[in-house]
Amino acid sequence: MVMINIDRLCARINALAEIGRVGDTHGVCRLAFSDEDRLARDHIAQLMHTLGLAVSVDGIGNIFGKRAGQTERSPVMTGSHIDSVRTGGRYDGTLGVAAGLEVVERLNELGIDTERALVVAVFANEEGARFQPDMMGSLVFQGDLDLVQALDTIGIDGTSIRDNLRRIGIAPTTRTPDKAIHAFVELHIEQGPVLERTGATIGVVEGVQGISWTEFTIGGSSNHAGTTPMSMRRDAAFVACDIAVFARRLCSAIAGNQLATAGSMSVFPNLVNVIPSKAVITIDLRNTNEEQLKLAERRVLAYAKDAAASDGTTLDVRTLARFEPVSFSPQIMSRVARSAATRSLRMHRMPSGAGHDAQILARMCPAGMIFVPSVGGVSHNFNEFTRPDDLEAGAMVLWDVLLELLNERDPASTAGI
Ligand code: HGY
Ligand code: MN
Ligand code: MN
Repeated sequence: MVMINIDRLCARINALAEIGRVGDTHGVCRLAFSDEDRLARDHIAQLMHTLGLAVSVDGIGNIFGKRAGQTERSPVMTGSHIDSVRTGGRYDGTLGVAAGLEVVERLNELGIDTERALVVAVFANEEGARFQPDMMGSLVFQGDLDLVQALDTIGIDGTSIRDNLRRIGIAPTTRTPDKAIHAFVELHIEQGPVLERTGATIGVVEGVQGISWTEFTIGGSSNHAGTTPMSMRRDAAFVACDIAVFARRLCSAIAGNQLATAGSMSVFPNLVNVIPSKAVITIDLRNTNEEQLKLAERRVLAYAKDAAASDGTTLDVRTLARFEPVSFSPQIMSRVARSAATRSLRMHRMPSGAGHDAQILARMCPAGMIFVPSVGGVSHNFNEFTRPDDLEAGAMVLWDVLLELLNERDPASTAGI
């Protein structure tokens, strides 16, 4: 059985982690369209050129490296993202890109020609931490998000994507990426505790749970913390915290493993002795069951309206992202399972708790994912870690699945989603 070069794969991941590395931690901060993101893109594009790939960049900054096939049949795509959250780990997204390039390098080293071309994709702004929604680059590539609308997006720092792309010098190439994709397979760390708890090495990913991001802006009135009677207060921060506590407690009342996170909150004027006049809070709700997710959204919105009204504050609500649960291609899942079985790797079928570009590609072609364990289930955290032998196992399963797809003539055998 062909083996990938795990030392080279780890070296690639570690080299990328030096770009945007945070102090002496193991983590990175490469927010989408930041200077660090630009440096990481240049690093990957240079590696693509070194590997002989034909590189194209589209209008939102997605990067595609194409290894030609023997025929003009639609290409197989793999890849992921290299942008990170502010407290990012070194494997989230970058594993999928580095492993895709490792497959290319092994094909080159072994002199293997394939029926179909292989495209390694680096999707822009997968995280959505600075510019919402998340999975923005793959949404623009797939077509469900208009490019102009995406470029006009204003981030949490008040700048637009268009201005940031201009500032870091990212522009589309004349060479355009293929739009007809035979299949998409993404290798990614699990980012949760399930594989570690089950003792499995390979996650056969069934799909991605539903995601709902909402921003609540509460308007109150600032006043003196010491002289204002409680009955006279219009306290924006109190209402924001009330919404967060309600969302958290709602999870035990909603079926289907409901999750709720109040991830970001800003308060104005944010001073110890001033009743806040403004608060902005985001609520991230997730559930594998769409009906339960809708119920949770309705309950949180109704509570937020009541809480704001009872404190005499105003409430503005903005949807930042909304994705229904997605199921992956059963055929790709069975290929992942077959490869794991052939390599005597323990596997576990599971949904993804995190959003991924594969869930967007699933709207345009048969798509699937391979997970490998995250130590301690930790991710979106500088201490994110996956063991080299698990990285190697995931990359080998990716190799097996991609090679089958690359030499597949009949498109029907991967469809069936
Ligand atoms: O939020 C997510 O699930 C992904 O990391 N963008
Ligand atoms: Mn990711
Ligand atoms: Mn992430």
